[in-house]
Amino acid sequence: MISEKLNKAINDQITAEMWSSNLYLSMSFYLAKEGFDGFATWMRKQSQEELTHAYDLADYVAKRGGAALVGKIDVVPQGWGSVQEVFEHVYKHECHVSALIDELVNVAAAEKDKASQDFLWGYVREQVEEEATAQDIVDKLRKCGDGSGVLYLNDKLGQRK
Ligand code: OFO
Repeated sequence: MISEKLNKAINDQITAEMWSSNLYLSMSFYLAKEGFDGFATWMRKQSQEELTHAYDLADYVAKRGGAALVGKIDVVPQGWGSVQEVFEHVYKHECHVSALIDELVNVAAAEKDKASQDFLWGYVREQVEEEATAQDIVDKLRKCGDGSGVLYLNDKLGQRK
């Protein structure tokens, strides 16, 4: 059975994942409005992925005899100055989420809950990938400058499955 303290910490993370989902959806709307359909598609998929993280956390809590709850989801930003600014924000946000997940592992460790630590390590590893992906896109956008490479990248990211 999951402890009350860890249950609450995971519920906070469920809310955080849903906030992330809204953030990326908002970015997707902005990118579509600016005419970058490919980037918008990529971002919408990322928004969906964040929701699956929330669902998986909720399923885990339920499986361990806890109670999954959805907290208040604050409003997300709605405007950015450029595609590059959007992806720099994604990278910064993913680093922030990594810190949240690290803290969750610390809570699980303090509660001496080995199964939860094991479960949460999956999120730690996924964050490494998500940070690297965002960093890679930021690096590529920097190389493109205002050139046509941005349109190539837009097409390429739009192929995300
Ligand atoms: Fe939910 O995985 Fe990154 O943020």
